[in-house]
Amino acid sequence: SITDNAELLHMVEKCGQLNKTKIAEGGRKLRKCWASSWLVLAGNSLMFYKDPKVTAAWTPSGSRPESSVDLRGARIEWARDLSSKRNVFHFRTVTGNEYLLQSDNEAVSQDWYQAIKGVIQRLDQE
Ligand code: I3P
Repeated sequence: SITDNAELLHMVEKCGQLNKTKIAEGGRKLRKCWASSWLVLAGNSLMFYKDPKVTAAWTPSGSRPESSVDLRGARIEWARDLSSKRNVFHFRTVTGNEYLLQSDNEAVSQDWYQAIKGVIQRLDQE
């Protein structure tokens, strides 16, 4: 039914392309491997897709992202010392998964930083 389907949908706050590397998994350091990723910020989650497939205002949870992280309790900060690249920010989940996210376009990086930080702050206040 429409209602059932609606429950499988997340409102998309922002989507777009960023360079991404995961640098830790559950607190264990990983080797950097930068790659382009399609990000979808929706609800309490940040989802990473390989390709920019999901561009609609709504994304069905059936279109499985490569990975998805819960933003509740996450931390975000600019990371000038963690990469030779510019406009890099560091993102850490409560479970100890850490990512660096980057765009050569400063405004793009700034917009993503603010959007993710906004969701984290909203969740902190709940
Ligand atoms: C890494 C690769 C990364 C680089 C990283 C290198 O080498 O060049 O792009 O990170 O630097 O170690 P490899 O491909 O051999 O793993 P940045 O681009 O973010 O600087 P790092 O070890 O100083 O973090």
